[in-house]
Amino acid sequence: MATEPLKVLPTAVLHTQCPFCSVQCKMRVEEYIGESDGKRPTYAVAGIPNAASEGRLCVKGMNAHQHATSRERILHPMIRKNGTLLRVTWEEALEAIGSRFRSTQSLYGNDAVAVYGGGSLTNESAYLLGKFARVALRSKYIDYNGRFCMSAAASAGHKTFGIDRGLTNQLSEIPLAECIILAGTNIAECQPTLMPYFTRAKENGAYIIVIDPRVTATAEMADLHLQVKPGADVALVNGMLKTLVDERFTDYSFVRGRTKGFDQLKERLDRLNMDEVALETGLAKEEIEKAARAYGKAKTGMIFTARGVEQHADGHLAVRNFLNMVLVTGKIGKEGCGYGAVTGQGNGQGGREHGQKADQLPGYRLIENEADRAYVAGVWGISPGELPGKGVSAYEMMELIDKDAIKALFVMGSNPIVSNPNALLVERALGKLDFLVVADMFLSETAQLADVVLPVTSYLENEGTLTNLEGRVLLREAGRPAPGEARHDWKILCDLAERLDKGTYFPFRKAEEIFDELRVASRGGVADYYGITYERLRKEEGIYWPCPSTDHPGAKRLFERTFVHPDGLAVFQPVDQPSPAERTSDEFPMIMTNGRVLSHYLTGVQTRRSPVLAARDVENFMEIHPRTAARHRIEDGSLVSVRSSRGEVVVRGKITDSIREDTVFVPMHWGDAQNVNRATSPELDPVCRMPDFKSSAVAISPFEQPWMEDWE
Ligand SMILES: Nc1nc2c(c(=O)[nH]1)N[C@H]1C(S)=C(S)[C@@H](COP(=O)(O)OP(=O)(O)OC[C@H]3O[C@@H](n4cnc5c(=O)[nH]c(N)nc54)[C@H](O)[C@@H]3O)O[C@H]1N2
Ligand SMILES: Nc1nc2c(c(=O)[nH]1)N[C@H]1C(S)=C(S)[C@@H](COP(=O)(O)OP(=O)(O)OC[C@H]3O[C@@H](n4cnc5c(=O)[nH]c(N)nc54)[C@H](O)[C@@H]3O)O[C@H]1N2
Ligand code: SF4
Ligand SMILES: [Mo]
Repeated sequence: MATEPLKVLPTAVLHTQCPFCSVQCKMRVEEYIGESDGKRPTYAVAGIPNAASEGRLCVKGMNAHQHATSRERILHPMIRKNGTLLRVTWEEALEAIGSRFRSTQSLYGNDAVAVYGGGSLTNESAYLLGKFARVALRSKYIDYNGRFCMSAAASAGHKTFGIDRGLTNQLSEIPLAECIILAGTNIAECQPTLMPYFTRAKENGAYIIVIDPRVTATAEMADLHLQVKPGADVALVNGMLKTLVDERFTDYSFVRGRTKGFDQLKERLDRLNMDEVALETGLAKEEIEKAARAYGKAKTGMIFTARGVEQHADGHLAVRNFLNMVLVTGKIGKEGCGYGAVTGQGNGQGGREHGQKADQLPGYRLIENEADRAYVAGVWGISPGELPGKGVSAYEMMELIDKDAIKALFVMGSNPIVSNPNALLVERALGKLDFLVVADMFLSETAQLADVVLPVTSYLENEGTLTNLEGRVLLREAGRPAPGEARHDWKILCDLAERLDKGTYFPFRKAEEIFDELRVASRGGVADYYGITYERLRKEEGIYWPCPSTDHPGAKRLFERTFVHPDGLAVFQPVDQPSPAERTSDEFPMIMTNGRVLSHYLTGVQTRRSPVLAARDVENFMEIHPRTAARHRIEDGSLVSVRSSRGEVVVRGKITDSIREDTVFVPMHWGDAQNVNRATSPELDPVCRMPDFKSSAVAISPFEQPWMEDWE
């Protein structure tokens, strides 16, 4: 007779959200602690059904507990003494930071201490970090890694619509779109649990167009793949717009009633030469026209953009041009019609709304606007005159550090030495700082340079709200006790504020109290969270902002009747080509673009510490077309040197015909000699200050190990 398997009950069951991408899949993590002493716990992970991820998890979410429970977690504060990071008490660490920040500010002024945040922080911590910079430090220098992520789409959304929320519609509307354009977004690897929305659309007969220089897993589901040259999206969209307008796909009643500036756009398009567009984009004229017609004739349609379109020196205008397409055809504010900037980090959306950005105050208020200053100063209990002005963008802070204008830096939730463009300058700059503090779970490449390292809690331990790519605010309950002496980010900020004699402005004892202040600070702003409470978040399945009152259901679909500009109209923006992308030359003849792979996350600090994920891709590589590889004598699996005018990266060659012949692709998940950003261009978009990550001119060659030369 078969015996019943023994039932082992978990010792802890945690309800949380994945620490990685913007879908914010809900999950249950069961912890089983072994009986015998010293035995490591084991874990079982399962998705929790909810409206965004519908219970799915991808391989990263399934294995996130591996890094969060790894032995490499930092468990106590550390201070550098005689060149080595040594364990100290919290008391000693906080005292050291407080006194160094004060002495630096009294010698060089308040702005000599800068703050650098991240989009993994909860809304509560991101909000408090902005308040900490402005109220506790009174420094104008604060910015965050979302500058490299969301800034182009955010500024474009503001200028065109008057508001920036990732998706204008709920995810559940995707299957209702008859035509979907996925531009520079690799959903299959970057938001994998969203793929079923697109396959459902296809089953309903949708026509899917993918715009990407590579045949990605996302492009494989496309009906039409436009394998555009990196940096040429503006030109490509101009070509599609001309076809739409010339072939009478314009929705004139929408254009007349709901928008302004169409005539200027039309005038620009009348002058456009389609042969030049073909040359600039590396595509056939017919392909571009085919894409435009498919979108034009569909009754419903959606356009999504992500970093492939946005991370360019003309990223702002590239997104605006896609928004021009949405407006020309009137495909917005209706069921199955809309636009989505596919946000990236877990709190990529919320992180950009509550004041980590150089020019921003909570609720998307502006630090240079008198009324906004007065309102937020009132909530914070200071006078508006005490609020500093606008600072500079993330990479520009690095330049100021390099020029000795900033002397001390506080980093919370980022690994800037790997994720900034022109990484060698950043490494040099951080080395010049008088004082660097890093709050992280791990000794990241940046933390390794720090004078003080502070241990923080992870997604299993840290409660708070995060806003997913739809603009849906979700409560992450977490609940596992903090390992070692790790503290929540927001708690560290409160403790530090106290050391700076500003404790009365930071009296918080739990995340919910911070959220309640955030609600008030955002009230009446563009990103109004006032109506959202923890209680509601527990009962309802997340709430969309804007949500101005506690009886408001949250805005599920935007722009049904009006846009957010004071006159209610959306704004067309004519865009000129060619793009300001770095041009190739005899010395640097190839275009290098970059991005992500399924199993790793950003600079890899977390995923490289998860054995299952790390094993899938152990080192960095360069995708190269077989003919290009042959021309450059590069063999599959051999080491390759990728050089630009900024620096060199050494990676493994990976020969594939899924990439354009004039382009190579190097992912961003590794540091040091494998850090792609040693070679990327720091040219910034003039409007949003997004770096030109995705099109750098490089030279490639087989790597010759220096020691071989020495032996000769
Ligand atoms: N697995 C994984 N998932 C992630 C992340 C991760 O690190 N790993 N990071 C998260 C974050 S923070 C973000 S921001 C998102 C990013 O999500 P995505 O933006 O989708 O990711 P990327 O791979 O950077 O770029 C997308 C695609 O743009 C293409 N591309 C490159 N240059 C161009 C161009 O000039 N034009 C066009 N049209 N396409 C181009 C690339 O080939 C790539 O396939 O992903 C999130 N999800
Ligand atoms: N070449 C190139 N460069 C890029 C990009 C690209 O496509 N190409 N993409 C850019 C984009 S879109 C982004 S978003 C940036 C991201 O770049 P980074 O900001 O460097 O991102 P991460 O690697 O996630 O680094 C986050 C760090 O914070 C820690 N951390 C995680 N969660 C928490 C938390 O809750 N609190 C605290 N205190 N720490 C935490 C992690 O351990 C890690 O060390 O990179 C940008 N850089
Ligand atoms: S990485 Fe993104 S898609 Fe994968 S489980 Fe996490 S939140 Fe979901
Ligand atoms: Mo990002």
